[in-house]
Amino acid sequence: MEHKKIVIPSLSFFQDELKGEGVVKSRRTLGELAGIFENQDAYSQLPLDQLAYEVYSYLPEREGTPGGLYFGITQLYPGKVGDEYFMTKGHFHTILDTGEVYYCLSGHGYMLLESPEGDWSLQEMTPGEAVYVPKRYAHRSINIGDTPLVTFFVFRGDAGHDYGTIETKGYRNL
Ligand code: PAN
Ligand code: ZN
Repeated sequence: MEHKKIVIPSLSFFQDELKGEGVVKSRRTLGELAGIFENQDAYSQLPLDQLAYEVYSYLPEREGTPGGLYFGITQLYPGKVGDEYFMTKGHFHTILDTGEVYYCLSGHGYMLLESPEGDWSLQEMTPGEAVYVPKRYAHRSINIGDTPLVTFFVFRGDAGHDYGTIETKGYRNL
């Protein structure tokens, strides 16, 4: 029987970016965050094409493949909409029983967690600290500093993302 040598890509974290073959970069502008900020007047005065965050993801398995891990880096830029700090859209995982690890590389912020039952927690994120997102909890990062909030994340690759629940119901307890 022939044994093939497997190819493990080399990946590097450099200057708050994840580099390497197979890394996918995505971005969200303020325009894509419609409805998450309280102050609609303040929101409407900001440019819709202003960058709010960028995500570098290494997705070694096809979406839905069991047993794999997805990981990467999010750079959430500093800024405010009225009195609210820039934040990520926030999501549950489609497979609700998915935990996720966040590790803060730089910046200062919070991770807002909420379960479908409405249990919630706000976890501070400072460089060197890790936040464990328990399974079943929606998660949203908030940058309260004046530099990018840079976090490493890892979660099961078949978890999927459910943005709709937060879009329609929001975070209910804050
Ligand atoms: C992260 C997030 C990333 C952007 O990779 O997807 O920080 O946040 P939104 O996905 O809420 O826009 C993660 O939690 N993945 O599961
Ligand atoms: Zn997640």
